[in-house]
Amino acid sequence: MMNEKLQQAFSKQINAELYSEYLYLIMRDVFKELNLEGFVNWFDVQVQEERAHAMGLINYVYQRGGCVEYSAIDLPKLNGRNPIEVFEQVLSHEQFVTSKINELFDVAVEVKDRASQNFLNWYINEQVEEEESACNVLTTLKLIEGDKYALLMFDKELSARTFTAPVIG
Ligand code: OFO
Repeated sequence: MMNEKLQQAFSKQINAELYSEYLYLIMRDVFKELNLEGFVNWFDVQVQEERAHAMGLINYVYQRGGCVEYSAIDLPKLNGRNPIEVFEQVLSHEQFVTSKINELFDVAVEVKDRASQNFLNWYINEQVEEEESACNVLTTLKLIEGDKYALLMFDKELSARTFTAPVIG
């Protein structure tokens, strides 16, 4: 049975993952309007990943005999809509999510739930990839800033990204 405090912390993280899904769906629209289908694909994959992250947490809570407390998902607001500005927000959002996963892990340590600590290691490692992936796109966007041809080439490159359902835990 899962400790009540830890259960609540898991529920908060589930909300954060669903918020991420919502955020990336909104960011996807920015690139849809620009007709940059490779970026749209990048966000399609990201949306699926966030749903998988949320489902992984939900399934785990139930596996441990707990239950999830759902709450309203805030409407994400974008500060800036050009590609660089959007990816700056992706990176800072992922850094924020990393800090939330770390906080959740700290609660698992506090209540001495070793199974949850073990489970959450997957999310800690995943956040390294999430930050790296956002950072890579941002770095390239800054490199090619102002070069429309290079942007189109990069867009083509991003269309190759595919979603593979992660094996969580
Ligand atoms: Fe769920 O990792 Fe991104 O937010």
